[in-house]
Amino acid sequence: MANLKIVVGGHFGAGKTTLIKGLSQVKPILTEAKLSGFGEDKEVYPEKTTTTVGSEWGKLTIGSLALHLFGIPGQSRFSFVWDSIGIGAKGYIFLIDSTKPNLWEDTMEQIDFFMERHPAPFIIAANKQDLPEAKPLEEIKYFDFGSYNVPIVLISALKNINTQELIKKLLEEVIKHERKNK
Ligand SMILES: Nc1nc2c(ncn2[C@@H]2O[C@H](COP(=O)(O)OP(=O)(O)OP(=O)(O)O)[C@@H](O)[C@H]2O)c(=O)[nH]1
Ligand SMILES: [Mg+2]
Repeated sequence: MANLKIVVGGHFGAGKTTLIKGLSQVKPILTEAKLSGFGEDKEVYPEKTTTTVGSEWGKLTIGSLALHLFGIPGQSRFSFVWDSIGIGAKGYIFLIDSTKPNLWEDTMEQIDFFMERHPAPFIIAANKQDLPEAKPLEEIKYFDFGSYNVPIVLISALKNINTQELIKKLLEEVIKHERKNK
């Protein structure tokens, strides 16, 4: 069985934990803690009660391939663990909350961070597309996500919409990369 480390990144509240929970075929290891209720976190997500404070893990098997999904804590105050989570990454999924363009820049900063330290193929997952206020693909591309020239997949991690397609697209990118570097 071949093992593949995939890192799941994205800004605070983008849906990383929800995606790992939804995709994992084994009981995921989550590191969520109660939000303190202080600071700006509550302003962007008033309904959010927990946040990830360490690395998270879930696993799914596709044929003879085991995908190990490692989730990062989204808040930049925990960014000191990002570097170690990126070690050995063979691919990345970077999430955005499609309803909150004011947070998208944070995901872009993470992309820069990880590509500088542990470069590997990545794709963008535009999450929460089940919500009526979700921005369409054109707007997401226009925000500069289009400039990365990588697939942008519209998903709902909560409702498990298009998440299998997301994994398929990611694997395509990883395989393309491996072939190029042979
Ligand atoms: N409607 C909708 N809500 C979602 C979706 N994905 C996640 N959420 C909600 O968004 C909130 C944040 O989701 P999390 O999975 O905790 O996000 P996260 O990226 O892990 O957040 P941090 O670890 O704090 O950075 C939760 O209330 C989720 O239920 C989705 O696809 N649709
Ligand atoms: Mg989380």
